[in-house]
Amino acid sequence: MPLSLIARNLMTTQPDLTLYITYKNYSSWSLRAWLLMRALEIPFTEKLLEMTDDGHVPGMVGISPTAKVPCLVDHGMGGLTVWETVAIAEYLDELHPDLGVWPEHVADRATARALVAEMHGGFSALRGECPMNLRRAPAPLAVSDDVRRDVARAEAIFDSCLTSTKSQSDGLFLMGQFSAVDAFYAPLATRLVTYQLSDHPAVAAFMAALESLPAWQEWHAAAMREMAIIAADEVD
Ligand SMILES: N[C@@H](CCC(=O)N[C@@H](CS)C(=O)NCC(=O)O)C(=O)O
Repeated sequence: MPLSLIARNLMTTQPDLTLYITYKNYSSWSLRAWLLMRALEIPFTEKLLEMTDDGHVPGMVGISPTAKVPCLVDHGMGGLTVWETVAIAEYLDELHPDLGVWPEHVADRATARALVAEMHGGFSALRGECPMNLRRAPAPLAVSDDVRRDVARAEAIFDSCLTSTKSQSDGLFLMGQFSAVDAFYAPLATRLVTYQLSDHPAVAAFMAALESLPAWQEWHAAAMREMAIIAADEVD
């Protein structure tokens, strides 16, 4: 651990973190960072800002250089701002190397990082055509061939992770114990359910693992209570 972090941790038992997010029903990137922190029991202050109909979060102007969420601010590091969800995960791992942001074994860590990078840069058809919308009653949606290809790739990932015995220690999650890779794939799994895009048992197994997490239950319940409607994310 860098000396500055050791010194800070000696002075305060916990870093003073604020996580900026937007609507829990719709914001898949907010979900990833929030779920990772809550499931790993990393203390933080949540600030949920409004999203406009055109998908912007005006309150983030001046807080994050991209004006996007999630954005993590570490007041214990002079207001250090960390934007981009992958960078947030890496920073949390630096702050708490013992909490399992990444899997314990080097091969699993490599796979987890590859899957997270694939999530971050890929699945554009599925993400574009099928917005995360936790309140939408599950019902099928006519989707493009590109979405079908994304679904097949997602199924292959869930299948290989959840049925592989050599790379998994005990646990229900993609790399055994919950880690960043589960947080990154959670919104994608909800889309498969919401739009009835897959009946693959590995998808159901991943959703069951997710639903067993108190952190997921907390996020989901809050999403159900939200009243805001983003018309662009309501697709039938
Ligand atoms: N690459 C970013 C994506 C973040 C992102 O697109 N967040 C959306 C909410 S889910 C957002 O803030 N949109 C506001 C905007 O585009 O102005 C990350 O990994 O954090």
